Amino acid sequence: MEDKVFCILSLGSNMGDRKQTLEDAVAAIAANPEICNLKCASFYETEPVGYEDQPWFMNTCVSFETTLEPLELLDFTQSIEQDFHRERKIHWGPRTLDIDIIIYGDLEMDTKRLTIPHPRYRERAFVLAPMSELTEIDAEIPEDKAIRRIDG
Ligand code: A4P
Ligand code: MG
Repeated sequence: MEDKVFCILSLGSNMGDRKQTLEDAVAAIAANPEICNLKCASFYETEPVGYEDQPWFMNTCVSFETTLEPLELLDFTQSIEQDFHRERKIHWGPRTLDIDIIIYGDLEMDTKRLTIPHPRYRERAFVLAPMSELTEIDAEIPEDKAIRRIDG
């Protein structure tokens, strides 16, 4: 038996039907046979961080256990992004779907393709608020940007 590793992903969308995109992406992640015990946090409407002249995002996080290696997980999440025909014209700009790997067990790595934990998550309420529903977080949720939890 391979060891399973506990992971958190952050998902965000600010183009098209954001809620449907997030729901479909979560379903696609849950359908991977190497992923189990998936839990999804509430959805949040969030003010854009970084490049600010763009629509508000919808964000959530998922947690799960996986036998995928870190780069296999990145290949998988990037293939889901591609399925949503994500266009990335502006760095930190509008996108139909962005999936970031926030934590992968207690792994720390910093390579050209992958940095884990995600280097900016502790500064981002749009990651920390949904993440705090799934696991203990090691940072205060910043209040510099508006976020609004969506019920139901
Ligand atoms: N990469 C390195 N580490 C990781 C990781 N831990 N997870 C590499 C995922 N990818 C990682 O990312 C570029 C490259 O980062 C990938 O090819 C991968 O090899 P990208 O997602 O293709 O490009 P990006 O999203 O434009 O850049 P980046 O740096 O991921 O931006 P962020 O930090 O994800 O910020 N405001 C709100 N309210 N909500 C949001 O969701 N998102 C962003 C994007 C900005 N502002 C936002 C939101
Ligand atoms: Mg990203």
